[in-house]
Amino acid sequence: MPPPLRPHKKRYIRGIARKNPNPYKRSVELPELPLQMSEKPDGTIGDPGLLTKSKTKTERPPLYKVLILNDDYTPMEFVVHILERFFGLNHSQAFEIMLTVHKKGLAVVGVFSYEIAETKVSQVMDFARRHQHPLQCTMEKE
Ligand code: TYC
Repeated sequence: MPPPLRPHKKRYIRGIARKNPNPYKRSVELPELPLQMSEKPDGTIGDPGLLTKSKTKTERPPLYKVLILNDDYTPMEFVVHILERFFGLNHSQAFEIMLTVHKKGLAVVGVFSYEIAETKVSQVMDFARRHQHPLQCTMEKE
């Protein structure tokens, strides 16, 4: 009587596995990493949103009015020229604003960021001084 047939044995498979070890298997022990803030002692990760999410609120920079003041000595044409040259107004706009300043004492001639307003004031004051006119120009937060 022939010996009973053995069922297919795993020995063969194990033999291959031994000769050809899994190249992806990690062979070096890695050092243990410190716990992350959101990591619980059991290694699971908590809700990191609670700790890290922040609202971004971008505020617009403040604006500044540039004002021209009236005086009794600066010639009208000189003021008109300043308004055309430094504030980009056309002749009739410049004339109208100059008249408002002349009648009311002052007028806003433009609204700008801090740096631009500061530059306009300096340009006007320097130009008036160089021409020996007492014209005054100031800025004020809106
Ligand atoms: N009042 C000035 C005059 O009669 C004119 C003037 C206008 C001066 C506006 C300054 O910002 C000014 N000559």
